[in-house]
Amino acid sequence: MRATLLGLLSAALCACSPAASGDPNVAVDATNDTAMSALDVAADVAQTTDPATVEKLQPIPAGSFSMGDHNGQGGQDPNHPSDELPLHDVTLSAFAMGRFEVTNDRFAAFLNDAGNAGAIDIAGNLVYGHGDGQLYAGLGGDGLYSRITWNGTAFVVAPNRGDHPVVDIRWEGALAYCNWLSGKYGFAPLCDIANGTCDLTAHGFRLPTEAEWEYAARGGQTAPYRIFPWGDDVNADGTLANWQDSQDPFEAGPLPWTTPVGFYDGTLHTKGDFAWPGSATTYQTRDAVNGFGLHDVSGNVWELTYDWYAADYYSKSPPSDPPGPSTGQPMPDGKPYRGMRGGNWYNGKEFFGHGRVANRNPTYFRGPLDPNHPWYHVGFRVVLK
Ligand SMILES: [Ca+2]
Ligand SMILES: [Ca+2]
Repeated sequence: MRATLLGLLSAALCACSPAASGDPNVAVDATNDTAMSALDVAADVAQTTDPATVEKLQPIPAGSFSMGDHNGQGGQDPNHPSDELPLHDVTLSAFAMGRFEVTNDRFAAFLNDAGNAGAIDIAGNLVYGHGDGQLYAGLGGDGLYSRITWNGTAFVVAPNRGDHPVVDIRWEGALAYCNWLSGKYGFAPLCDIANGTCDLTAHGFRLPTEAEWEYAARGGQTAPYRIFPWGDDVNADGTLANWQDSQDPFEAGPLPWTTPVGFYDGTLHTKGDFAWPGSATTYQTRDAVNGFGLHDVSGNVWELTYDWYAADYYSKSPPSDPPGPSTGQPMPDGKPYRGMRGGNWYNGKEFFGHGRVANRNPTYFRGPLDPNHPWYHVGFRVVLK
């Protein structure tokens, strides 16, 4: 792999731009990559157009913030009383985060690599980890929602869906993807999938903790704290984010009604460029990229976090790099579940609550409780520490 090296120091410290400045013409020998720090690697790949290294990571600076619901918006859903209090100060080490949700193309690349390595098994329309039996992801087909299918030789993505976020994945599959990325960039895998743990201090790829997610999602807006990644605008015209009934031109045809990652960037899009199923020939978006340069933080797909979900964690969270609770509170089926963030294309409009930066949600409500809507609104983005 030959990668471009950006202005490492400036890029690693820059909290300001989706297009961090740097000299893309300065190259380094890939053999040196393993000696680079995680943030160096993040800067290295942040702007590359090499399709083999399209992680497009955004350095997020170390800092502190007050985590939780600053706007009195939590708890409006009577079935979901506020789990976003008390406000509590959190300090985070620097990390880097994917500017975009992981796409079908990227997840299919992982599946093909894993398949070639004998690391996964296919049973029906499901993909499992080889040897550990962990369910990683669902595949597509009649009546199914993934847009990745197995054609007997390879995992392939449906036409015009490559740049949409992957859905119908499970937490364990997201961890397997992160371990795959760590290997690609010369890091030891951080996550023990069978045990459900990741090393949160070592360098490599993993899911964000809830604290990392919220800190990154706020994009540096802390004076005052805002409701959404872009501010307090409630997205009434739908042009800031893909929410339920937001009237984007992808709300037609078979589910899921995801939008291509990075769609809400302020540009006028055309049907000719995206082949969307709606009849509109153009669609004008507003720029919803947050202050750190992250896209689709609100809406499109739920983003899995590393943390177990526990409603009372904010009263117990340690102040520095909180790792989440040691286990989750039992959901109505008696089992613990992981947390997810950011809302999605399918539901949550009635309280415009799911897409708030402070909103928390256990995956229980999107899987076992809702078997007719299995995981077709759940995806993830990666963190590199
Ligand atoms: Ca929508
Ligand atoms: Ca999202």
